[in-house]
Amino acid sequence: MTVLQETADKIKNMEIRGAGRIARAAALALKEEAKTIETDSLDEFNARMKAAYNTLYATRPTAVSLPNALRIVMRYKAASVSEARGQIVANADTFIVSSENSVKKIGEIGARRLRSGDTIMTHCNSSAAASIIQTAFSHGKKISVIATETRPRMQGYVTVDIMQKAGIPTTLILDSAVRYFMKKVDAVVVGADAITVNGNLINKVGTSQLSLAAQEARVPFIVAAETYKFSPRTLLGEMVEIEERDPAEVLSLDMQKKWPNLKVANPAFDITPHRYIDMICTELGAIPPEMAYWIITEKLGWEIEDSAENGFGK
Ligand code: RUB
Repeated sequence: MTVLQETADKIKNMEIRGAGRIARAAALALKEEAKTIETDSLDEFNARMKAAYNTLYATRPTAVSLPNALRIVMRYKAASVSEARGQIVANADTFIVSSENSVKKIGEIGARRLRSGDTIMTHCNSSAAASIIQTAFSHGKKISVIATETRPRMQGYVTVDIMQKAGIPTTLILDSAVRYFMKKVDAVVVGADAITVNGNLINKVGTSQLSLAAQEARVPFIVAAETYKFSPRTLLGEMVEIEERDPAEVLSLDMQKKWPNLKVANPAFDITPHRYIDMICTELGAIPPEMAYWIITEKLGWEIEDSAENGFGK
């Protein structure tokens, strides 16, 4: 199996998950594909790269980091196959390194907002959110964590594992216990799958409940998001698609058979309105959600959209 197909399958079945990891894996897959295509015809090369782009694009619909990463890597203009290949490889390498650096930078910036003694609630598993917590802890701040299980896929276990390995005191709670524990929390820190032009956050389903409980308890709600999580297409009026996953993740097939008329809904993400967000921690700095427009237009730029619209490699 090619790296491309293997990566696409792993993103689909969530062996590779989390918006940042998905983006880096997709960039790497495009790079490997570019390296393995054997042809002297630039048209054929472009067509096969476009097919690779489409395969990866179709894996999961919500994390905007995926199309953003794909477009960044596919931003090439070449007169020959070797030139095109070289540009794609360089683009992918640059993206992967800058993505990893962004996660570290977010950790440094976000950690300044946490004080020694703080209890941080987080949801699901986000590398960027974990980076903030781990950095604060490694700077000697006495941080403890409350992590939700995150039904149905239990990504909370990944978070708990990271925190346990780092020696950070952690409590695992039921998703439904978020409001119960919020009064003990000093800040909520979560990741992002997408941020819209008006500063709304799309993240793991349940995130918006954390935001409501945080608002009620006057607890700061902090989002950790690299700039490639911001959605240029929302500037064009499009909505971010919320992935609907297999009902079997929620209810076993046996139980589904028992209640044949029962509907099971399993949206993987939800939307947190910008007014519940105190700060978005990006690699460029800590910004209010209202600055999403600036990130999209000034930092991501229209050229990301242009390359998709005009055809790749031209
Ligand atoms: C993961 C999730 C994470 C974001 C950000 O959902 O909602 O909070 O993707 O993660 P899933 P990161 O498990 O369905 O992919 O900061 O690692 O990019």
